[in-house]
Amino acid sequence: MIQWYPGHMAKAKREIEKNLKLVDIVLELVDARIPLSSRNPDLKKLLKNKPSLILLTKSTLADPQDNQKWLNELKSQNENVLLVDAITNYNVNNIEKEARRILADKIKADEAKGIKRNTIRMMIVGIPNVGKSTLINSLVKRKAQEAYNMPGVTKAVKWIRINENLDLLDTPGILWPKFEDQDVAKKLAITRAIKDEIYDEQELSVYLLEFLKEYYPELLIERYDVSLELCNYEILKEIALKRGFFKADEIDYDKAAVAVLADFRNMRIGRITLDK
Ligand SMILES: Nc1nc2c(ncn2[C@@H]2O[C@H](COP(=O)(O)OP(=O)(O)OP(=O)(O)O)[C@@H](O)[C@H]2O)c(=O)[nH]1
Ligand SMILES: [Mg+2]
Repeated sequence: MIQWYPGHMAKAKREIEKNLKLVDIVLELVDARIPLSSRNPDLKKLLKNKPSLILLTKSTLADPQDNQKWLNELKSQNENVLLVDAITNYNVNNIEKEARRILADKIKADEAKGIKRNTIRMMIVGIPNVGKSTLINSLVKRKAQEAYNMPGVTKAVKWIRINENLDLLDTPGILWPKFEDQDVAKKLAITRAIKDEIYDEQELSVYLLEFLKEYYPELLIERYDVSLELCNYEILKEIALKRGFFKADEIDYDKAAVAVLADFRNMRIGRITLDK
């Protein structure tokens, strides 16, 4: 069973709740490769009626067809949503514009009461490693926050001034106390929202390989040249044999597992969406 809900996440959740009244809108970062599994089920209750904008991020890593499907699906649920990518800067310049459009009525109402409202304040929330700090750096066009490929980099909330009319609060990534659906937990681990020590890499890589066999067989063959007749650990074994991964004359399943997970995370297999 994969479970990961350390104390700092419970604390971060309280910080988010406490700071909510200071912001106009919440940006919910969702990993475009797992638009279902990366949405924190606790968030809806936490955010109450606060205006929100979903950003499907890392979209250049996800399957382009699924990007469109998820965009339409979320829109049909009356969510405000944008596809973005903080590395290629795709749509990053439209975030402020979209936030102001969502808040237009509120800003107008405030101005009618004589409250000047040029500045808006946004809070960025999401699971660990989804790219919150990277997006802020991309918005502010400098390295304001530490950001690297490991869950749990940001440890405390922090305000960053994006421009004279826009303030943004970075928050630590949060998960939820129990993964009822272990497929969700596995997808979170594959995309690296869960720290490495928590899961079994062999098991996780086999899960990924089986998924690829079902949804992306051509990419699986292209990358690893394995037979689709093989099942589960047989696929991992074949990859280890083809790559010559041995440890003391035995097949090194661990090394093959780590290689497969790294291939996925570095997009060496292709553009893949895990939530269908
Ligand atoms: N390709 C791609 N990679 C991204 C994108 N956004 C973030 N990353 C990468 O994802 C990793 C995590 O990014 P962070 O910005 O540290 O994530 P975070 O959400 O702040 O993580 P925590 O602070 O741990 O909660 C880094 O290696 C980034 O380079 C994106 O839009 N596209
Ligand atoms: Mg961060």
